[in-house]
Amino acid sequence: MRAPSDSVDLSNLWMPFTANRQFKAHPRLLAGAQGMYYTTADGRRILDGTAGLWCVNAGHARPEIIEAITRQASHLDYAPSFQIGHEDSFRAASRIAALMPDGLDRIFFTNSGSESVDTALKIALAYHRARGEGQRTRLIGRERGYHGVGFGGISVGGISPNRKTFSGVLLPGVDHLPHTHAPEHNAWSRGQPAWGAHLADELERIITLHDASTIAAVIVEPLAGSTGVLVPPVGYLERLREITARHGILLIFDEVITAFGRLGAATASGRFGVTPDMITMAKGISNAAIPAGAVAVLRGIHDAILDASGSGIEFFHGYTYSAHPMATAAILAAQDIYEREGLFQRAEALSAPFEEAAHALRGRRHVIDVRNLGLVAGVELAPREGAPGARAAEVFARCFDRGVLVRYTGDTLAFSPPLVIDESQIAELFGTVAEVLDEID
Ligand code: PXG
Ligand code: PLP
Repeated sequence: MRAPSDSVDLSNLWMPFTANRQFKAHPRLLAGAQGMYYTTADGRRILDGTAGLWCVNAGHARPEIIEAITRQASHLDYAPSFQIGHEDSFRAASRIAALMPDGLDRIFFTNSGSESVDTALKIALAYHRARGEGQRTRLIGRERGYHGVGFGGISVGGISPNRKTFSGVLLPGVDHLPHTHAPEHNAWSRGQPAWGAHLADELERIITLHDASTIAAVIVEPLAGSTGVLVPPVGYLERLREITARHGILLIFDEVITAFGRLGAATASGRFGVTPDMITMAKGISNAAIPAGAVAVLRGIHDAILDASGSGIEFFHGYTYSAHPMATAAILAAQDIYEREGLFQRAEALSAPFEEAAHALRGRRHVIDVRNLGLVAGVELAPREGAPGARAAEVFARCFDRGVLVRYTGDTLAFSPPLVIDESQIAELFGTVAEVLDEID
């Protein structure tokens, strides 16, 4: 790709989760976005196979969202979020509540998935304390889990490179369930793998070790995205629900990626028919046009915290930008589009051709597993000898040069296109990957 114009100095920006030195030697710059496509700084069109970072579910630059944000900016640019409200914040909360499973109708706004996770973990602790069980402080996450980058999120998270630098100061008393990836048992699964529900029983072992009376909450991604697309085995989430309920432990589903249509339903909870006590979300909530996130909380949890407090502030937590007017405008406009265009149903309808196209990569060179659900697919490649991740990185780079954006983590390619993708674009997405796989070592 052509170097950026001379007027752009790349040195000051410290880029997140990026190989900064490598990037700045070979920058990859986007300049525009419309519908299913990005435009690069040198004017090439790139098919967005990842909805940005799993977040632009309705496609890019939707005029209704732009208009809503613009209108809000000129009417109410900012409203303090503590002790003062604005109407759209309540409308947005009602709108989100209506999409959640029954009972999860109390909504706390944040600006990102990381903040949503930290908020949910704090609500869990506050809830137990409010009920006189303040000794329930232990949090259980899962290996390979991604829950953002706050100290709470990396503590319950299970991605080693995100944790190791900070290992001395992670939250105390955290334990982890085993992850569910076992290619010898569940490779090439279409939809939920049949094998693996018993891995949820590890929770019983952890509970026996620590005693249920010390455990506040279990947090998992219902479908793990970041780590390389791990679809929950049939019966697994149900078992986590049954065990946590039996022991008075809260269950948090981190739906930052899965909420708002990714799996062909408003939430993964709805898709799987398993209702947790809290759902964390972000990304697609606003179609990513403005940063936004939220936690949906079971009404009884909210009520317990309010009832236990005196007459003042009930929960000492919140963000300057909770329910920012621009964010609530974007949320309302994005939700209008999802509903009017039936995008969650569209994702469900497209999931069969999407699955076919993903699994057509089976048998291609380097491919050792394909797994998928809804409009998410992971294609795992055999790692190069002594260079883990290098093969997937090369596929990513070559696809980008050919005008297709995919993501990779380790040696797994991840696909999560906007829900407005059509069948010919699905064919182009996986077809480009197939060609690239044929030409690389
Ligand atoms: N929880 C989950 C399940 C996520 O997927 C977060 C929390 C954190 O959200 P924020 O908004 O703080 O980034 C996420 C974010 C990737 C990738 O490459 C995934 C995420 C973010 C960026 C890249 O898979 N997930
Ligand atoms: N740091 C300082 C010094 C602050 O005053 C604030 C908020 O008032 C924060 C951090 C937190 O910022 P935010 O509310 O945007 O998360």
